[in-house]
Amino acid sequence: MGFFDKIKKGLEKTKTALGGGLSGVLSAFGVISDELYDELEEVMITSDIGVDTSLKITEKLRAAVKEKKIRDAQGVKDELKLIMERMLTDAGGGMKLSTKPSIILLIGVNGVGKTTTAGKLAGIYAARGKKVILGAADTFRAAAGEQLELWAKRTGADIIRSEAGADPASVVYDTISAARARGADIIICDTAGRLHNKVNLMNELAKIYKVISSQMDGCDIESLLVLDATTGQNALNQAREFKKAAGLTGVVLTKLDGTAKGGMALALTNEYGLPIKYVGVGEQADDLQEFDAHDFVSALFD
Ligand SMILES: Nc1nc2c(ncn2[C@@H]2O[C@H](COP(=O)(O)OP(=O)(O)OP(=O)(O)O)[C@@H](O)[C@H]2O)c(=O)[nH]1
Ligand SMILES: [Mg+2]
Repeated sequence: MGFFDKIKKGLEKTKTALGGGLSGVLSAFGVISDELYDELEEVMITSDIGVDTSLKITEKLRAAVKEKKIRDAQGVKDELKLIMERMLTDAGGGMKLSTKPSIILLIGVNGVGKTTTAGKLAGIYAARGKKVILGAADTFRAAAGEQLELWAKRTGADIIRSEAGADPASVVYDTISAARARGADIIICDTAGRLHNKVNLMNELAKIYKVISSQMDGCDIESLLVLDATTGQNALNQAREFKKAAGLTGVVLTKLDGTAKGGMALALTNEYGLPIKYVGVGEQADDLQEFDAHDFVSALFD
C-alpha cells in the first residue's frame, strides 16, 4: 500500500466525521450564508478541532470567500482545505537531524506508543543507511527494555540498557557517550510513560532533558511528544505540560486509525505551535508515516 493510501485508510474515521460532515454541510447549502459558517463551525468543534481553532478557521474562510469573491460550495471547500493545510504547515515540519550525532527523545503519558514509535523510527532511519542507537531510558517497567531490545534486533540498531530502577537520565547520558564512541548518526531515547500532572515524574523528565541539552549542545535535538489521537482534547493539556518540562520540537500522533478525532492535529498546531512530525496509522512497522499536511487534508476530503 502506498503512502497516500495508508494515510487515507488510517484517517477513514476522521474523514467520515470531519471531512464528510463538512462536505455534507457544503453541498446542503445552495448559497453562502451565515448559517453555512455556523454549521461548518459546529462540525469542526464536534470533531475535536477545538473551539478556538474552529472559530479561527471559519473567520479566515469568511475573509477569503469575500476577498476572492467565491460563490459556490466547491470554491468554499477548496478554500477550507487551503486554510487547514496552511495551519498545519505554519508550525513548521520535517525532522531536523543533520548533526552527527543527533537525538530524538520520545516522551508522553502511559501507553500512547512511545516504545513502538522508537522502534519504528529506528527502522526508518536504519533503512536510510543511518547508524542508529536506541537508549532504553524507561527503567520503570522491567519489560520496557525487552520490548525495545526486540525492536533493536528487528532493525539492526544498537541499544543501551540498564537495570530496572536505574536513573533514566544516566541511561540517556550513557547512550549519548556510546553514540559518540561508536560513531552513531542518530540516538533514539525511549522513556517511561508519565502523567503530565505528576510533579516528580515531570521533574525527572526535566532532568533527562537537561542531560540532553548539555551533552548534545550544538547538535540537533528532536524532543517529540507522543500523543494518542483517541484522547482528543485532553492531548492539549498534555502538550502544555510536557512543553514546559522538555522544550518540545513536535508531536507524533499515534492511533489515528482508531479514531474520528484526527482534527486535533489542527488544534495542536494552532494553539501550541507544535508541528506534527509523524503519524501512526496502525500497529505494523510501516504504519508510522512522516506527516504531510497536503496529503492529510486531501485524505480528509477526497
Ligand atoms: N492501532 C494503533 N496502535 C498503535 C499505534 N502505535 C502504537 N500502537 C499500539 O499501542 C500499544 C502501546 O504501545 P507502546 O509503544 O508500548 O506504548 P508506550 O507509550 O511505550 O507505553 P508505556 O511505555 O507503557 O508508557 C501497543 O499495543 C502498540 O502496538 C498506532 O499508530 N495505531
Ligand atoms: Mg514504552
